[in-house]
Amino acid sequence: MILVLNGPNLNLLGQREPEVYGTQTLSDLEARCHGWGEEVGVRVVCRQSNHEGVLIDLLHAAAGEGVRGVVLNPGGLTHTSVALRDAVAGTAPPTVEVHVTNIYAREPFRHHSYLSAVCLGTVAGLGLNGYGAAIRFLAERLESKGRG
Ligand code: CA2
Repeated sequence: MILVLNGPNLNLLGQREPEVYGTQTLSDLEARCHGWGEEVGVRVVCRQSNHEGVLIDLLHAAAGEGVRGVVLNPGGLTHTSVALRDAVAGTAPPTVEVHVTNIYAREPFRHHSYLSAVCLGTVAGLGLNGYGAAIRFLAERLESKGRG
């Protein structure tokens, strides 16, 4: 099972700033993630929270609930949260960081991520397709690990 975890303000996708984040909503994104999971034969569960502690609790619980990989868009916490980084480093299943936008082409305060160094990799700037790339990558990785 792959967990797609979206952080603060991603519930506003498609409702504000469409020129930056596009017109598709969070529920459109989640439906697409389920579809990408079906294509590669992996069950996808989706969660979103605006609260740092809730995100950390979900990461702590993930492995015990059968999650084998995480696709994480930490939202603005990317640039601020040592606590979220520690949760990924210490407890989370292998994690791919995803950003809808190219954070390196935006304001300088978005150029640094506390999460990147503890993730398998980062996808930024591919819009919602970045989630599909991350799901496919994790599914392939799980398959090759499963084959041992
Ligand atoms: O590009 C991304 O996916 C971000 O993680 C989005 C965050 C931003 O703080 C990061 O720097 C990059 C913002 C979350 C989305 O916020 C929205 C606000 C209004 C409308 C839609 C989304």
